[in-house]
Amino acid sequence: MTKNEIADVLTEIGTLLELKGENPFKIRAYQTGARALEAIEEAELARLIAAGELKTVKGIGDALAQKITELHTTGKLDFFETLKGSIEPGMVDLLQISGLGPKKIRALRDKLSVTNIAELTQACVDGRVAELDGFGAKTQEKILAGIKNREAYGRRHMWWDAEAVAAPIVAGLRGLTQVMRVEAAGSLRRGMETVGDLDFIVSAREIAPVVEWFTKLPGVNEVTAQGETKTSVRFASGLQADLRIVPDEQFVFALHHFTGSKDHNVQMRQRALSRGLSLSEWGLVPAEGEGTAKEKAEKAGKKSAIQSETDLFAALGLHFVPPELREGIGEIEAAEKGELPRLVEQVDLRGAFHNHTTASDGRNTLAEMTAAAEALGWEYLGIADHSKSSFQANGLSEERLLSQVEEIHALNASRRFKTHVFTGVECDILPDGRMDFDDAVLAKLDYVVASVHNVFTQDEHVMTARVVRAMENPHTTMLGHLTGRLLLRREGYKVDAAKVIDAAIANNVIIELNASPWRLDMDWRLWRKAAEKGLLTSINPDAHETAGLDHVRAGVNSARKGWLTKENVFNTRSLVAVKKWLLL
Ligand code: DGT
Ligand code: CA
Ligand code: CA
Ligand code: ZN
Repeated sequence: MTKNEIADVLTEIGTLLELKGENPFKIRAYQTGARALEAIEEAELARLIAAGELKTVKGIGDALAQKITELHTTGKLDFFETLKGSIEPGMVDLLQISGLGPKKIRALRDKLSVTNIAELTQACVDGRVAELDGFGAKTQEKILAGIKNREAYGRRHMWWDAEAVAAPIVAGLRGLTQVMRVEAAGSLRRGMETVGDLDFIVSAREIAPVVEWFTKLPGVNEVTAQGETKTSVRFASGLQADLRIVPDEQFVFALHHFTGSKDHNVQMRQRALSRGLSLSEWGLVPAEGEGTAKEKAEKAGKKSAIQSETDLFAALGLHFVPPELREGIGEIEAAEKGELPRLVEQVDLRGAFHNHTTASDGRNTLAEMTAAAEALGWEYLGIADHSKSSFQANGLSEERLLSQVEEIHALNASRRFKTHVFTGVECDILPDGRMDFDDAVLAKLDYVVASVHNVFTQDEHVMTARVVRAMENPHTTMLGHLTGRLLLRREGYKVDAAKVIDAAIANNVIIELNASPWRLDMDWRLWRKAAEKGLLTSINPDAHETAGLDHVRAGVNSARKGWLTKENVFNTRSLVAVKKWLLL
Protein backbone atom coordinates (compact mmCIF):
# COMPACT_ATOMS: atom_id res chain seq x y z
CA MET A 1 0.00 0.00 0.00
CA THR A 2 1.13 3.56 -0.64
CA LYS A 3 1.44 6.00 2.22
CA ASN A 4 -1.74 7.82 1.23
CA GLU A 5 -3.71 4.58 1.15
CA ILE A 6 -2.31 3.66 4.56
CA ALA A 7 -3.22 7.12 5.85
CA ASP A 8 -6.78 6.53 4.59
CA VAL A 9 -6.99 3.28 6.54
CA LEU A 10 -5.71 4.99 9.71
CA THR A 11 -8.29 7.75 9.30
CA GLU A 12 -11.04 5.21 8.80
CA ILE A 13 -9.91 3.34 11.90
CA GLY A 14 -10.20 6.64 13.78
CA THR A 15 -13.77 7.07 12.54
CA LEU A 16 -14.75 3.52 13.46
CA LEU A 17 -13.24 3.90 16.93
CA GLU A 18 -15.18 7.13 17.35
CA LEU A 19 -18.38 5.29 16.48
CA LYS A 20 -17.46 2.69 19.09
CA GLY A 21 -16.95 5.41 21.69
CA GLU A 22 -13.30 4.58 22.24
CA ASN A 23 -11.03 6.72 24.34
CA PRO A 24 -10.38 10.05 22.56
CA PHE A 25 -6.62 9.74 22.97
CA LYS A 26 -6.60 6.50 21.08
CA ILE A 27 -8.71 8.04 18.32
CA ARG A 28 -6.42 11.04 18.19
CA ALA A 29 -3.40 8.74 17.89
CA TYR A 30 -4.73 7.38 14.58
CA GLN A 31 -5.50 10.83 13.23
CA THR A 32 -2.07 12.10 14.25
CA GLY A 33 -0.50 8.97 12.79
CA ALA A 34 -2.24 9.53 9.47
CA ARG A 35 -0.95 13.09 9.35
CA ALA A 36 2.57 12.11 10.38
CA LEU A 37 2.60 9.51 7.64
CA GLU A 38 1.57 12.00 5.01
CA ALA A 39 4.52 14.19 5.95
CA ILE A 40 7.01 11.45 5.09
CA GLU A 41 8.17 10.93 1.51
CA GLU A 42 7.16 7.63 -0.05
CA ALA A 43 10.75 6.39 -0.41
CA GLU A 44 11.62 7.49 3.11
CA LEU A 45 8.68 5.46 4.44
CA ALA A 46 9.99 2.33 2.74
CA ARG A 47 13.45 2.96 4.19
CA LEU A 48 12.14 3.57 7.73
CA ILE A 49 10.11 0.37 7.57
CA ALA A 50 13.02 -1.68 6.24
CA ALA A 51 15.26 -0.30 8.97
CA GLY A 52 12.61 -0.82 11.68
CA GLU A 53 12.84 2.88 12.53
CA LEU A 54 9.27 3.92 11.92
CA LYS A 55 8.55 4.47 15.60
CA THR A 56 11.24 7.14 15.78
CA VAL A 57 8.93 9.37 13.73
CA LYS A 58 7.10 11.95 15.82
CA GLY A 59 3.42 11.01 16.10
CA ILE A 60 3.96 7.30 15.41
CA GLY A 61 4.16 5.05 18.44
CA ASP A 62 5.03 1.38 18.75
CA ALA A 63 1.56 0.02 18.08
CA LEU A 64 0.96 2.30 15.12
CA ALA A 65 4.37 1.51 13.61
CA GLN A 66 3.46 -2.17 13.65
CA LYS A 67 0.14 -1.56 11.93
CA ILE A 68 1.66 0.70 9.29
CA THR A 69 4.35 -1.88 8.58
CA GLU A 70 1.72 -4.59 8.18
CA LEU A 71 -0.30 -2.46 5.78
CA HIS A 72 2.76 -1.41 3.82
CA THR A 73 4.05 -4.93 3.32
CA THR A 74 0.84 -7.02 3.06
CA GLY A 75 -1.77 -4.43 2.06
CA LYS A 76 -3.98 -5.79 4.85
CA LEU A 77 -4.51 -5.35 8.55
CA ASP A 78 -6.37 -7.90 10.68
CA PHE A 79 -7.12 -5.35 13.38
CA PHE A 80 -8.87 -3.15 10.79
CA GLU A 81 -10.88 -6.04 9.34
CA THR A 82 -11.99 -7.15 12.81
CA LEU A 83 -12.90 -3.59 13.74
CA LYS A 84 -14.97 -3.16 10.57
CA GLY A 85 -16.68 -6.47 11.30
CA SER A 86 -17.63 -5.34 14.79
CA ILE A 87 -19.68 -2.37 13.60
CA GLU A 88 -22.97 -2.64 11.76
CA PRO A 89 -22.20 -1.63 8.17
CA GLY A 90 -24.99 0.99 8.12
CA MET A 91 -23.51 2.91 11.04
CA VAL A 92 -20.87 4.72 9.00
CA ASP A 93 -23.62 6.03 6.67
CA LEU A 94 -25.23 7.74 9.64
CA LEU A 95 -22.18 10.00 9.86
CA GLN A 96 -23.16 11.49 6.48
CA ILE A 97 -26.34 12.97 7.92
CA SER A 98 -25.76 16.58 8.84
CA GLY A 99 -26.25 17.21 12.53
CA LEU A 100 -25.34 13.68 13.58
CA GLY A 101 -22.00 13.08 15.30
CA PRO A 102 -20.60 9.85 16.77
CA LYS A 103 -22.01 10.56 20.22
CA LYS A 104 -25.58 10.99 19.01
CA ILE A 105 -25.23 7.99 16.72
CA ARG A 106 -24.16 5.82 19.66
CA ALA A 107 -27.09 7.05 21.75
CA LEU A 108 -29.45 6.16 18.89
CA ARG A 109 -28.05 2.67 18.65
CA ASP A 110 -27.88 2.00 22.40
CA LYS A 111 -31.31 3.39 23.23
CA LEU A 112 -33.29 2.77 20.02
CA SER A 113 -31.30 -0.01 18.30
CA VAL A 114 -30.87 2.22 15.25
CA THR A 115 -28.03 0.92 13.07
CA ASN A 116 -28.80 2.32 9.64
CA ILE A 117 -30.60 5.13 7.85
CA ALA A 118 -33.83 3.20 7.26
CA GLU A 119 -34.16 2.42 10.96
CA LEU A 120 -33.35 6.01 11.85
CA THR A 121 -36.03 7.31 9.48
CA GLN A 122 -38.60 5.03 11.09
CA ALA A 123 -37.54 6.10 14.59
CA CYS A 124 -37.97 9.76 13.61
CA VAL A 125 -41.34 9.13 11.99
CA ASP A 126 -42.48 7.31 15.16
CA GLY A 127 -41.36 10.25 17.25
CA ARG A 128 -39.02 8.07 19.30
CA VAL A 129 -35.96 10.21 18.58
CA ALA A 130 -37.61 13.34 19.99
CA GLU A 131 -38.12 11.58 23.31
CA LEU A 132 -34.47 10.74 23.81
CA ASP A 133 -32.43 12.76 26.30
CA GLY A 134 -30.45 15.44 24.48
CA PHE A 135 -32.47 15.19 21.24
CA GLY A 136 -35.95 16.79 21.27
CA ALA A 137 -38.47 17.58 18.54
CA LYS A 138 -36.24 20.14 16.80
CA THR A 139 -33.32 17.75 16.49
CA GLN A 140 -35.61 15.03 15.21
CA GLU A 141 -36.89 17.36 12.52
CA LYS A 142 -33.34 18.34 11.56
CA ILE A 143 -32.31 14.70 11.30
CA LEU A 144 -35.26 13.92 9.02
CA ALA A 145 -34.36 16.88 6.82
CA GLY A 146 -30.76 15.67 6.75
CA ILE A 147 -31.87 12.22 5.60
CA LYS A 148 -34.05 13.70 2.86
CA ASN A 149 -31.18 15.85 1.60
CA ARG A 150 -28.86 12.93 1.52
CA GLU A 151 -31.32 10.95 -0.57
CA ALA A 152 -32.02 13.80 -2.95
CA TYR A 153 -28.31 14.45 -3.33
CA GLY A 154 -27.61 10.78 -3.72
CA ARG A 155 -29.30 10.89 -7.08
CA ARG A 156 -26.60 13.01 -8.68
CA HIS A 157 -22.87 12.46 -8.90
CA MET A 158 -19.86 14.72 -9.13
CA TRP A 159 -18.61 15.17 -12.67
CA TRP A 160 -15.20 13.90 -11.63
CA ASP A 161 -16.53 10.59 -10.33
CA ALA A 162 -18.87 10.14 -13.28
CA GLU A 163 -16.04 10.80 -15.71
CA ALA A 164 -13.84 8.22 -14.00
CA VAL A 165 -16.56 5.63 -14.64
CA ALA A 166 -17.30 6.80 -18.18
CA ALA A 167 -13.77 7.08 -19.59
CA PRO A 168 -12.90 3.37 -19.50
CA ILE A 169 -16.35 2.50 -20.88
CA VAL A 170 -15.82 4.77 -23.88
CA ALA A 171 -12.38 3.25 -24.42
CA GLY A 172 -13.77 -0.26 -24.07
CA LEU A 173 -16.59 0.37 -26.53
CA ARG A 174 -14.12 1.84 -29.00
CA GLY A 175 -12.16 -1.35 -28.82
CA LEU A 176 -15.09 -3.57 -29.84
CA THR A 177 -14.85 -4.76 -33.45
CA GLN A 178 -18.60 -4.23 -34.08
CA VAL A 179 -18.41 -0.58 -32.98
CA MET A 180 -17.87 2.27 -35.43
CA ARG A 181 -18.26 5.49 -33.45
CA VAL A 182 -18.63 6.14 -29.69
CA GLU A 183 -19.08 9.25 -27.57
CA ALA A 184 -20.25 9.98 -24.05
CA ALA A 185 -23.10 12.51 -24.30
CA GLY A 186 -25.41 14.20 -21.79
CA SER A 187 -24.39 16.42 -18.91
CA LEU A 188 -21.04 14.66 -18.69
CA ARG A 189 -20.08 15.86 -22.16
CA ARG A 190 -21.39 19.32 -21.38
CA GLY A 191 -19.02 19.42 -18.39
CA MET A 192 -21.75 20.00 -15.83
CA GLU A 193 -20.50 20.09 -12.24
CA THR A 194 -22.80 17.20 -11.35
CA VAL A 195 -24.17 14.40 -13.48
CA GLY A 196 -27.51 12.59 -13.12
CA ASP A 197 -26.70 9.63 -15.34
CA LEU A 198 -24.27 8.66 -18.08
CA ASP A 199 -25.34 8.60 -21.72
CA PHE A 200 -23.35 6.67 -24.31
CA ILE A 201 -24.04 6.93 -28.02
CA VAL A 202 -22.65 4.19 -30.24
CA SER A 203 -22.96 3.36 -33.90
CA ALA A 204 -22.35 -0.29 -34.61
CA ARG A 205 -22.57 -2.92 -37.32
CA GLU A 206 -24.09 -5.38 -34.89
CA ILE A 207 -26.04 -4.65 -31.72
CA ALA A 208 -26.21 -7.78 -29.58
CA PRO A 209 -22.49 -8.21 -28.75
CA VAL A 210 -22.21 -4.54 -27.77
CA VAL A 211 -25.20 -4.76 -25.43
CA GLU A 212 -23.79 -7.98 -24.01
CA TRP A 213 -20.44 -6.31 -23.29
CA PHE A 214 -22.13 -3.31 -21.70
CA THR A 215 -24.38 -5.26 -19.34
CA LYS A 216 -21.47 -7.44 -18.22
CA LEU A 217 -19.27 -4.50 -17.23
CA PRO A 218 -17.58 -4.88 -13.85
CA GLY A 219 -19.56 -3.01 -11.19
CA VAL A 220 -22.92 -3.37 -12.93
CA ASN A 221 -25.41 -4.21 -10.21
CA GLU A 222 -28.56 -4.30 -12.24
CA VAL A 223 -29.75 -4.03 -15.83
CA THR A 224 -32.62 -1.57 -15.43
CA ALA A 225 -33.85 -1.44 -19.03
CA GLN A 226 -33.20 -3.41 -22.17
CA GLY A 227 -35.01 -2.25 -25.30
CA GLU A 228 -34.44 -2.24 -29.02
CA THR A 229 -32.09 0.76 -29.09
CA LYS A 230 -31.53 1.57 -25.42
CA THR A 231 -29.97 -0.40 -22.59
CA SER A 232 -29.64 0.97 -19.06
CA VAL A 233 -27.58 -0.32 -16.18
CA ARG A 234 -26.98 0.70 -12.60
CA PHE A 235 -23.55 0.55 -10.98
CA ALA A 236 -22.92 -0.25 -7.34
CA SER A 237 -22.34 3.47 -6.64
CA GLY A 238 -25.97 4.14 -7.65
CA LEU A 239 -24.85 5.80 -10.90
CA GLN A 240 -26.93 4.75 -13.91
CA ALA A 241 -25.84 4.63 -17.53
CA ASP A 242 -27.84 4.60 -20.78
CA LEU A 243 -26.37 3.05 -23.90
CA ARG A 244 -27.96 3.90 -27.23
CA ILE A 245 -26.91 2.05 -30.37
CA VAL A 246 -27.85 3.60 -33.69
CA PRO A 247 -27.01 3.09 -37.38
CA ASP A 248 -23.93 5.11 -38.31
CA GLU A 249 -25.86 7.58 -40.49
CA GLN A 250 -27.86 8.57 -37.37
CA PHE A 251 -24.87 8.88 -35.08
CA VAL A 252 -24.37 12.65 -35.36
CA PHE A 253 -28.04 13.40 -34.77
CA ALA A 254 -28.28 11.06 -31.78
CA LEU A 255 -25.07 12.47 -30.35
CA HIS A 256 -26.31 16.02 -30.70
CA HIS A 257 -29.74 15.20 -29.31
CA PHE A 258 -28.52 13.27 -26.28
CA THR A 259 -25.80 15.78 -25.49
CA GLY A 260 -28.55 18.31 -24.88
CA SER A 261 -29.21 20.36 -23.02
CA LYS A 262 -32.95 20.23 -23.37
CA ASP A 263 -33.09 24.04 -23.71
CA HIS A 264 -30.42 24.00 -26.40
CA ASN A 265 -32.29 21.26 -28.27
CA VAL A 266 -35.58 23.13 -28.14
CA GLN A 267 -33.94 26.23 -29.64
CA MET A 268 -32.18 24.19 -32.31
CA ARG A 269 -35.45 22.53 -33.29
CA GLN A 270 -37.18 25.89 -33.51
CA ARG A 271 -34.40 27.18 -35.68
CA ALA A 272 -34.72 24.17 -37.96
CA LEU A 273 -38.49 24.61 -38.21
CA SER A 274 -38.12 28.26 -39.15
CA ARG A 275 -36.12 26.94 -42.12
CA GLY A 276 -38.72 24.34 -43.03
CA LEU A 277 -36.70 21.53 -41.47
CA SER A 278 -37.35 19.03 -38.73
CA LEU A 279 -34.44 18.19 -36.42
CA SER A 280 -34.59 15.09 -34.25
CA GLU A 281 -32.38 12.39 -32.81
CA TRP A 282 -32.82 10.58 -36.17
CA GLY A 283 -31.93 13.29 -38.62
CA LEU A 284 -32.54 16.65 -40.23
CA VAL A 285 -35.30 16.38 -42.84
CA PRO A 286 -37.89 18.58 -44.55
CA ALA A 287 -40.76 19.34 -42.18
CA GLU A 288 -43.35 19.00 -44.94
CA GLY A 289 -44.35 15.83 -46.72
CA GLU A 290 -45.43 12.26 -46.02
CA GLY A 291 -44.33 10.16 -43.04
CA THR A 292 -42.84 10.74 -39.59
CA ALA A 293 -39.54 12.46 -38.97
CA LYS A 294 -38.03 9.07 -38.19
CA GLU A 295 -39.22 7.49 -41.43
CA LYS A 296 -38.05 10.44 -43.48
CA ALA A 297 -34.68 10.41 -41.74
CA GLU A 298 -34.25 6.72 -42.37
CA LYS A 299 -35.05 7.18 -46.02
CA ALA A 300 -32.68 10.13 -46.37
CA GLY A 301 -30.09 8.63 -44.02
CA LYS A 302 -27.48 7.07 -46.24
CA LYS A 303 -27.19 10.02 -48.57
CA SER A 304 -27.09 12.66 -45.83
CA ALA A 305 -24.25 15.12 -46.27
CA ILE A 306 -24.10 15.61 -42.51
CA GLN A 307 -21.19 13.55 -41.19
CA SER A 308 -20.23 15.51 -38.08
CA GLU A 309 -21.71 17.92 -35.57
CA THR A 310 -19.88 20.70 -37.39
CA ASP A 311 -21.87 19.76 -40.52
CA LEU A 312 -25.08 19.69 -38.51
CA PHE A 313 -24.57 23.18 -37.11
CA ALA A 314 -23.48 24.44 -40.52
CA ALA A 315 -26.69 23.08 -42.08
CA LEU A 316 -28.55 25.47 -39.79
CA GLY A 317 -26.23 28.39 -40.55
CA LEU A 318 -24.26 28.10 -37.33
CA HIS A 319 -20.66 27.81 -36.27
CA PHE A 320 -19.83 24.69 -34.24
CA VAL A 321 -21.03 25.11 -30.65
CA PRO A 322 -18.75 23.37 -28.12
CA PRO A 323 -20.78 21.01 -25.88
CA GLU A 324 -19.98 23.03 -22.75
CA LEU A 325 -21.87 26.00 -24.19
CA ARG A 326 -25.02 24.10 -25.09
CA GLU A 327 -27.17 25.39 -22.24
CA GLY A 328 -29.59 27.48 -24.26
CA ILE A 329 -28.29 30.76 -22.87
CA GLY A 330 -27.38 32.62 -26.04
CA GLU A 331 -24.92 30.23 -27.67
CA ILE A 332 -27.06 29.86 -30.81
CA GLU A 333 -27.28 33.62 -31.38
CA ALA A 334 -23.52 33.90 -30.87
CA ALA A 335 -22.89 30.94 -33.19
CA GLU A 336 -25.03 32.59 -35.86
CA LYS A 337 -23.03 35.80 -35.70
CA GLY A 338 -19.71 33.99 -35.49
CA GLU A 339 -19.20 35.48 -32.05
CA LEU A 340 -18.56 32.37 -30.00
CA PRO A 341 -15.51 32.78 -27.77
CA ARG A 342 -12.42 30.71 -28.34
CA LEU A 343 -12.67 28.77 -25.09
CA VAL A 344 -9.74 28.15 -22.79
CA GLU A 345 -8.26 24.64 -22.99
CA GLN A 346 -6.30 22.58 -20.53
CA VAL A 347 -3.16 22.83 -22.65
CA ASP A 348 -3.29 26.60 -22.18
CA LEU A 349 -2.47 26.28 -18.48
CA ARG A 350 1.17 27.04 -17.66
CA GLY A 351 0.95 26.45 -13.92
CA ALA A 352 -1.45 26.67 -10.99
CA PHE A 353 -1.87 28.52 -7.70
CA HIS A 354 -3.49 27.57 -4.40
CA ASN A 355 -2.01 24.20 -3.50
CA HIS A 356 -1.46 22.66 -0.10
CA THR A 357 1.42 20.63 1.30
CA THR A 358 2.02 18.57 4.42
CA ALA A 359 2.90 21.83 6.15
CA SER A 360 -0.87 22.26 6.67
CA ASP A 361 -3.46 19.67 5.62
CA GLY A 362 -1.96 18.42 2.37
CA ARG A 363 -0.81 14.85 1.93
CA ASN A 364 2.34 15.43 -0.08
CA THR A 365 5.47 17.39 0.68
CA LEU A 366 6.61 20.53 -1.05
CA ALA A 367 9.13 18.54 -3.07
CA GLU A 368 6.54 15.93 -4.08
CA MET A 369 4.07 18.58 -5.16
CA THR A 370 6.74 20.38 -7.18
CA ALA A 371 7.87 17.16 -8.83
CA ALA A 372 4.24 16.48 -9.81
CA ALA A 373 3.87 19.97 -11.27
CA GLU A 374 7.08 19.46 -13.23
CA ALA A 375 5.75 16.16 -14.55
CA LEU A 376 2.71 18.06 -15.85
CA GLY A 377 5.08 20.38 -17.68
CA TRP A 378 4.07 23.39 -15.60
CA GLU A 379 6.33 26.43 -15.50
CA TYR A 380 5.22 27.35 -12.00
CA LEU A 381 3.41 26.08 -8.94
CA GLY A 382 1.86 28.30 -6.29
CA ILE A 383 1.86 26.98 -2.73
CA ALA A 384 -0.83 28.29 -0.40
CA ASP A 385 -1.10 26.41 2.86
CA HIS A 386 -3.65 27.33 5.52
CA SER A 387 -3.12 30.16 8.00
CA LYS A 388 -3.12 29.88 11.78
CA SER A 389 -6.87 30.36 12.41
CA SER A 390 -7.61 27.23 10.39
CA PHE A 391 -6.31 25.10 13.24
CA GLN A 392 -8.56 22.20 12.16
CA ALA A 393 -6.51 22.17 8.94
CA ASN A 394 -3.19 22.48 10.80
CA GLY A 395 -2.84 26.12 9.70
CA LEU A 396 0.63 27.67 9.80
CA SER A 397 1.81 30.15 12.41
CA GLU A 398 3.87 33.16 11.25
CA GLU A 399 7.05 31.29 12.14
CA ARG A 400 6.12 28.14 10.27
CA LEU A 401 4.98 30.15 7.25
CA LEU A 402 8.22 32.11 7.12
CA SER A 403 10.27 28.96 7.42
CA GLN A 404 8.27 27.50 4.53
CA VAL A 405 9.08 30.62 2.52
CA GLU A 406 12.79 30.02 3.22
CA GLU A 407 12.38 26.40 2.20
CA ILE A 408 10.78 27.43 -1.09
CA HIS A 409 13.46 30.00 -1.80
CA ALA A 410 16.08 27.33 -1.21
CA LEU A 411 14.23 24.89 -3.44
CA ASN A 412 14.04 27.42 -6.27
CA ALA A 413 17.71 28.31 -5.81
CA SER A 414 18.71 24.63 -5.93
CA ARG A 415 17.23 24.26 -9.44
CA ARG A 416 16.23 20.74 -8.49
CA PHE A 417 13.02 21.16 -10.51
CA LYS A 418 12.29 23.01 -13.73
CA THR A 419 9.09 24.30 -12.14
CA HIS A 420 9.34 27.60 -10.28
CA VAL A 421 7.53 27.67 -6.93
CA PHE A 422 5.69 30.79 -5.78
CA THR A 423 5.39 31.42 -2.04
CA GLY A 424 1.89 32.09 -0.83
CA VAL A 425 -0.73 31.39 1.77
CA GLU A 426 -4.42 30.65 1.87
CA CYS A 427 -5.09 33.28 4.48
CA ASP A 428 -8.27 33.06 6.53
CA ILE A 429 -10.57 36.03 6.31
CA LEU A 430 -11.49 36.67 9.94
CA PRO A 431 -15.18 37.20 10.78
CA ASP A 432 -14.78 41.00 10.63
CA GLY A 433 -12.92 40.96 7.31
CA ARG A 434 -9.42 41.40 8.68
CA MET A 435 -6.75 39.03 7.45
CA ASP A 436 -5.37 36.27 9.67
CA PHE A 437 -1.81 37.58 9.23
CA ASP A 438 -0.40 41.07 9.62
CA ASP A 439 0.54 43.05 6.54
CA ALA A 440 4.23 42.67 7.40
CA VAL A 441 3.93 38.89 7.07
CA LEU A 442 1.78 38.99 3.94
CA ALA A 443 4.26 41.38 2.34
CA LYS A 444 6.91 38.63 2.44
CA LEU A 445 4.88 36.38 0.11
CA ASP A 446 4.67 36.26 -3.66
CA TYR A 447 0.86 36.06 -3.54
CA VAL A 448 -2.03 35.72 -1.13
CA VAL A 449 -5.30 33.77 -1.49
CA ALA A 450 -7.93 35.10 0.93
CA SER A 451 -10.62 32.60 1.97
CA VAL A 452 -13.51 32.27 4.39
CA HIS A 453 -13.23 29.10 6.44
CA ASN A 454 -15.40 29.72 9.49
CA VAL A 455 -18.46 31.60 10.79
CA PHE A 456 -20.45 30.68 7.68
CA THR A 457 -23.78 31.78 9.12
CA GLN A 458 -23.35 35.54 8.90
CA ASP A 459 -26.08 37.55 7.18
CA GLU A 460 -25.47 38.13 3.50
CA HIS A 461 -24.59 41.80 3.90
CA VAL A 462 -22.19 41.04 6.75
CA MET A 463 -20.49 38.26 4.77
CA THR A 464 -20.30 40.46 1.68
CA ALA A 465 -18.69 43.31 3.64
CA ARG A 466 -16.31 40.81 5.22
CA VAL A 467 -15.13 39.47 1.86
CA VAL A 468 -14.92 42.91 0.27
CA ARG A 469 -12.82 44.19 3.17
CA ALA A 470 -10.40 41.31 2.70
CA MET A 471 -10.09 42.11 -1.00
CA GLU A 472 -9.32 45.72 -0.14
CA ASN A 473 -6.20 44.58 1.67
CA PRO A 474 -3.40 45.52 -0.74
CA HIS A 475 -1.72 42.15 -0.23
CA THR A 476 -4.70 40.09 -1.37
CA THR A 477 -4.02 38.64 -4.81
CA MET A 478 -6.96 36.29 -5.13
CA LEU A 479 -10.23 35.46 -3.45
CA GLY A 480 -10.58 31.73 -2.66
CA HIS A 481 -13.80 29.73 -3.22
CA LEU A 482 -16.42 32.50 -3.31
CA THR A 483 -19.22 30.64 -1.50
CA GLY A 484 -17.52 27.71 0.23
CA ARG A 485 -20.10 25.32 -1.19
CA LEU A 486 -19.46 21.58 -1.30
CA LEU A 487 -21.40 20.14 -4.21
CA LEU A 488 -24.11 17.66 -3.17
CA ARG A 489 -23.09 18.11 0.45
CA ARG A 490 -23.21 21.66 1.70
CA GLU A 491 -24.77 24.91 0.49
CA GLY A 492 -22.40 27.83 0.28
CA TYR A 493 -22.54 30.73 2.68
CA LYS A 494 -24.66 33.65 1.58
CA VAL A 495 -22.75 36.36 -0.20
CA ASP A 496 -23.70 38.99 -2.79
CA ALA A 497 -21.72 37.74 -5.78
CA ALA A 498 -22.35 40.83 -7.91
CA LYS A 499 -20.96 43.14 -5.22
CA VAL A 500 -17.95 40.90 -4.66
CA ILE A 501 -17.25 40.76 -8.40
CA ASP A 502 -17.39 44.56 -8.69
CA ALA A 503 -15.12 44.96 -5.67
CA ALA A 504 -12.66 42.43 -7.09
CA ILE A 505 -12.43 44.35 -10.34
CA ALA A 506 -12.09 47.67 -8.49
CA ASN A 507 -9.26 46.29 -6.33
CA ASN A 508 -7.50 44.39 -9.08
CA VAL A 509 -8.13 41.11 -7.27
CA ILE A 510 -8.49 37.79 -9.07
CA ILE A 511 -11.43 35.57 -8.11
CA GLU A 512 -10.34 31.97 -8.27
CA LEU A 513 -12.23 29.26 -10.04
CA ASN A 514 -11.62 26.61 -7.43
CA ALA A 515 -11.23 23.47 -9.52
CA SER A 516 -11.72 20.98 -6.75
CA PRO A 517 -14.45 18.72 -8.20
CA TRP A 518 -16.65 19.18 -5.14
CA ARG A 519 -16.32 22.97 -5.17
CA LEU A 520 -16.15 24.46 -8.71
CA ASP A 521 -16.63 27.79 -7.03
CA MET A 522 -17.21 30.56 -8.29
CA ASP A 523 -20.04 28.94 -10.22
CA TRP A 524 -19.77 28.81 -14.03
CA ARG A 525 -23.11 30.61 -14.40
CA LEU A 526 -21.55 33.82 -13.09
CA TRP A 527 -18.38 33.91 -15.16
CA ARG A 528 -19.55 35.13 -18.54
CA LYS A 529 -20.90 38.41 -17.26
CA ALA A 530 -18.10 38.85 -14.73
CA ALA A 531 -15.41 38.35 -17.38
CA GLU A 532 -17.16 40.80 -19.70
CA LYS A 533 -16.89 43.36 -16.90
CA GLY A 534 -13.16 42.68 -16.74
CA LEU A 535 -12.79 40.14 -13.94
CA LEU A 536 -9.73 37.91 -14.12
CA THR A 537 -9.78 34.35 -12.81
CA SER A 538 -7.24 31.71 -11.95
CA ILE A 539 -8.10 28.03 -12.28
CA ASN A 540 -6.88 26.82 -8.90
CA PRO A 541 -6.73 23.09 -8.16
CA ASP A 542 -6.71 23.58 -4.35
CA ALA A 543 -4.74 20.33 -4.46
CA HIS A 544 -4.21 18.54 -1.18
CA GLU A 545 -2.10 15.82 -2.81
CA THR A 546 -0.17 15.37 -6.04
CA ALA A 547 -3.12 13.71 -7.77
CA GLY A 548 -5.22 16.79 -6.94
CA LEU A 549 -3.29 18.92 -9.44
CA ASP A 550 -5.18 17.07 -12.16
CA HIS A 551 -8.41 18.61 -10.84
CA VAL A 552 -7.70 21.58 -13.09
CA ARG A 553 -9.51 19.47 -15.72
CA ALA A 554 -12.75 20.01 -13.83
CA GLY A 555 -11.93 23.69 -13.47
CA VAL A 556 -11.34 24.04 -17.20
CA ASN A 557 -14.79 22.53 -17.82
CA SER A 558 -16.42 25.13 -15.63
CA ALA A 559 -14.35 27.93 -17.18
CA ARG A 560 -15.49 26.82 -20.63
CA LYS A 561 -19.09 26.67 -19.45
CA GLY A 562 -18.55 30.24 -18.28
CA TRP A 563 -17.47 31.28 -21.80
CA LEU A 564 -13.95 32.06 -20.63
CA THR A 565 -11.04 32.44 -23.01
CA LYS A 566 -7.34 32.03 -22.35
CA GLU A 567 -7.08 35.78 -21.77
CA ASN A 568 -9.54 35.61 -18.86
CA VAL A 569 -7.44 33.02 -17.01
CA PHE A 570 -4.36 34.21 -15.11
CA ASN A 571 -2.57 30.87 -14.99
CA THR A 572 -2.42 30.63 -18.76
CA ARG A 573 0.26 33.32 -18.62
CA SER A 574 3.95 32.61 -18.85
CA LEU A 575 6.17 32.60 -15.78
CA VAL A 576 7.64 35.92 -16.82
CA ALA A 577 4.21 37.51 -17.28
CA VAL A 578 2.97 36.14 -13.96
CA LYS A 579 6.01 37.50 -12.13
CA LYS A 580 5.44 40.85 -13.71
CA TRP A 581 1.77 40.92 -12.74
CA LEU A 582 2.69 39.96 -9.17
CA LEU A 583 5.31 42.74 -9.18
CA LEU A 584 8.12 40.28 -8.42
P1 DGT B 1 -28.41 14.60 -16.20
O1 DGT B 1 -28.29 13.19 -16.67
O2 DGT B 1 -29.60 14.83 -15.36
O3 DGT B 1 -27.18 15.10 -15.56
O4 DGT B 1 -28.62 15.54 -17.48
P2 DGT B 1 -28.59 15.19 -19.02
O5 DGT B 1 -28.56 16.48 -19.74
O6 DGT B 1 -27.52 14.21 -19.30
O7 DGT B 1 -30.03 14.59 -19.26
P3 DGT B 1 -30.53 13.15 -19.68
O8 DGT B 1 -29.58 12.07 -19.33
O9 DGT B 1 -31.91 13.03 -19.13
O10 DGT B 1 -30.68 13.24 -21.25
C1 DGT B 1 -29.59 13.52 -22.08
C2 DGT B 1 -29.95 14.53 -23.10
O11 DGT B 1 -30.94 13.99 -23.99
C3 DGT B 1 -30.58 15.80 -22.56
O12 DGT B 1 -29.62 16.76 -22.23
C4 DGT B 1 -31.45 16.24 -23.72
C5 DGT B 1 -31.87 14.97 -24.36
N1 DGT B 1 -33.20 14.52 -23.91
C6 DGT B 1 -33.43 13.42 -23.19
N2 DGT B 1 -34.74 13.31 -22.94
C7 DGT B 1 -35.32 14.37 -23.48
C8 DGT B 1 -36.65 14.83 -23.56
O13 DGT B 1 -37.58 14.23 -23.05
N3 DGT B 1 -36.85 16.00 -24.21
C9 DGT B 1 -35.84 16.68 -24.80
N4 DGT B 1 -36.08 17.81 -25.41
N5 DGT B 1 -34.60 16.28 -24.73
C10 DGT B 1 -34.33 15.15 -24.09
CA1 CA C 1 -27.39 12.13 -18.41
CA1 CA D 1 -29.86 9.62 -19.55
ZN1 ZN E 1 -9.93 26.88 1.41
